[in-house]
Amino acid sequence: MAEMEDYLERHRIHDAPPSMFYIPNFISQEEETYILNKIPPKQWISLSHRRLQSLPARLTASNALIASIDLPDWLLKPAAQRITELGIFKDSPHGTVNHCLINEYLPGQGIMPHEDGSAYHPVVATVSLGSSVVLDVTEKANHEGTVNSDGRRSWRILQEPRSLLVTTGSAYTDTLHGIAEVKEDLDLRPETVANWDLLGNQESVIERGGRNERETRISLTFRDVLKVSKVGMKIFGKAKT
Ligand SMILES: O=C(O)CCC(=O)C(=O)O
Repeated sequence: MAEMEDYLERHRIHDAPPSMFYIPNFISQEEETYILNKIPPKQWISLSHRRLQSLPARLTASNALIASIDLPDWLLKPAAQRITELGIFKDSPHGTVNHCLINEYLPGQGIMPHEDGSAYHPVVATVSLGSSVVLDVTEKANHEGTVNSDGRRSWRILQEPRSLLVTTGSAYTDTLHGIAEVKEDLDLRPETVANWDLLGNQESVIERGGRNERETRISLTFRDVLKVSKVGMKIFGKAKT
């Protein structure tokens, strides 16, 4: 366990709100291809600026997960299992992840700045597939605790394909995150990218003059939904709520 804590600590993004961790090459190219091929082609929900799948099911109006089925095997192994082994969900109600939102972004698509809210235990683990993208993280409030758009600090996190980004603590509760609707991310360099030192392939960013031309990106955001319906728990004999 101490070994895993050390491993995670080595991946802490120091120039970001506490606590965010970035692990490049969290999955292999073969594992990335395997997952991409398993994503059900007919279950996408089209939104105006991206498309989305919610597995194993969408949350109910009261933010509960109807646990009649578990996450599919292709999400459990290797991704969810490896995430659980990091110990980042050890204090969550179910001790592991039980839900995954899959987002697909074409070049030029993104997601408005938002927070993930109270339906989930405050830890999110994001696996990126297919393309790099910049995630913009912005403080919700200034140091005095009042919202002030001019005084808020922000950070840019470059998420490479096959990487894992973990967001916990005040990074989860006190910031908004979003992805700009652009076809390329510009001005990527050590001074502008919070996780620069942790990148798996700095050279390719440098070779491209600090530009990331976006391709189709799919993100898997794993979370522990706090409320799981009793019906589902009865079927599977789970003891925890
Ligand atoms: O695609 C991403 O990396 C971000 C997704 C996101 O913000 C969300 O699912 O709430």
